[in-house]
Amino acid sequence: MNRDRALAIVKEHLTDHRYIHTVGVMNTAIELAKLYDADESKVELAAIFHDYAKFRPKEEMESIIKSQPLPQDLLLFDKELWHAPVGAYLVEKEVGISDLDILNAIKYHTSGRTNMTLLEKIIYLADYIEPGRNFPGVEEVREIASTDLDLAVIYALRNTIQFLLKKQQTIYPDTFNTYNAMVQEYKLRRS
Ligand code: DGI
Ligand code: FE
Ligand code: FE
Repeated sequence: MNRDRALAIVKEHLTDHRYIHTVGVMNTAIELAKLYDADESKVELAAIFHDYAKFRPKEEMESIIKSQPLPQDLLLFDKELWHAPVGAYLVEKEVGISDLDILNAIKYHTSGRTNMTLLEKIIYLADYIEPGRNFPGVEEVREIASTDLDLAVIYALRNTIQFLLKKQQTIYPDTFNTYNAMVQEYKLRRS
């Protein structure tokens, strides 16, 4: 599927603000793909569709999680986590994208997972650093992203966890597990 068609499809499902975010993620993800030698066409499609399910009714997302082979503990954690796995399911079912690399990048874009692929890391990070984001510390992550993809993902995960703790929110186990695994791998590679 080409970019214009993909963008036209996703636009129907998003607010203007979220569509602008999506274009930002797409452009940032393509820059990262060039920098770290990833498949640009997969990166482009994963970025365009990463928030496809963001505005689905919570009841619909809940019933998809219940009826699919997805982790049921998602239902015990923040509803904000649901649009990622539900998005992967709906992008396959409604848009017809069957490439597992693309679907997994969508599925894990909010929590991450241990052993993320290059494509998954790029989408996770692009979502965090696209030009429309202004989280505290995002500029530092943008700088690190130009030289060290893994360290940038670690910083993004750490900032997200800190932000959630400050807001008295629970942390989904995958979010913690991703952070721990990436820090351990990073230290091992440096020692
Ligand atoms: O969909 P976006 O806003 O572009 O970004 P996202 O999919 O990365 O994250 C959506 C929200 O999910 C964001 O407010 C942070 C939150 N989030 C990410 N990991 C966790 C989480 N919320 C909780 N409660 N627990 C998590 O582990
Ligand atoms: Fe998202
Ligand atoms: Fe997003």
